[in-house]
Amino acid sequence: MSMEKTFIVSVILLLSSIVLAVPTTLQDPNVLQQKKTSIIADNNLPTQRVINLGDDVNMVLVLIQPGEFDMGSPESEPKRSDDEFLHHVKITKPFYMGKFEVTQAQYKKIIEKKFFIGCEFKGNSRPVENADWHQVIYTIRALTAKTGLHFRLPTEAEWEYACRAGTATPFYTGKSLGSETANFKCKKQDEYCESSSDVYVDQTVPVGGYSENAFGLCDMHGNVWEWCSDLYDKDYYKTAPMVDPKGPQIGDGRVIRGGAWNKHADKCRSASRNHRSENANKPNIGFRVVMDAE
Ligand SMILES: [Ca+2]
Repeated sequence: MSMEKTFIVSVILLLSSIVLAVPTTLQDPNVLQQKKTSIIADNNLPTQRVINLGDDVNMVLVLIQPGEFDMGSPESEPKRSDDEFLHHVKITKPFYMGKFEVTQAQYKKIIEKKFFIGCEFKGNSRPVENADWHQVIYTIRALTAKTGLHFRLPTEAEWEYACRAGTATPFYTGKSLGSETANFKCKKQDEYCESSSDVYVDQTVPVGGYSENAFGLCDMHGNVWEWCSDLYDKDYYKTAPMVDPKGPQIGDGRVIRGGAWNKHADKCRSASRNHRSENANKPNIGFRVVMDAE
């Protein structure tokens, strides 16, 4: 080999080693998405599970593959809060997540009639609301007992990972949210809202009325807030484990995510964190289940 060819080969090898040495924390979301997609081939899990709760009432769950992402928001994101500390997180295990918020039809199949809670906005296809965190945990345990499958609430990190679905923008729809893409309080002067007028329905709507995200999940922005399993601590992610964080040992109530029908767009952002007392039962808080895949 000539000296010239040897030099060219050496340069190529050097450049290759530099590319391979780039740490994941410096990768952009598109690369993370590609990496996640490559993991899908590592298992043969069905991409969707449909659980029959009886009388043709089904619960659809979509497979969320493990991966890495940047949780939180950059300081340049308008209307962010200090608790959205930007940090890298690795989700190591696949899981199934409800494609939709849990509906009232599903709830009636899971819970004995004497334990029914009263929802503010009644309708079989509408999400359950008015259930406090303890009632939600009770319902999920009943669902586990009924099906023999292990259901639980998502951790806050799993929720944001699933909501982002590979995106790094304020919403999985991009830099803004429109009344055609989610149920929230869309105000014309809101910098995040794609509307020339105030457009909102001021109540819950049947689940699945808007486009799903890249993971196949609906209504992660708006409709009802969604309870997570984590206790809330505004500073938790400054020192939290990077791998599968599960929330602090003590905190101020439980985490809720995703905004709701009566909230402005900034509260619906993928990174926006909020919390309520475990005893809070509100017509704008519901939940979505997770089922362990392994
Ligand atoms: Ca929601």
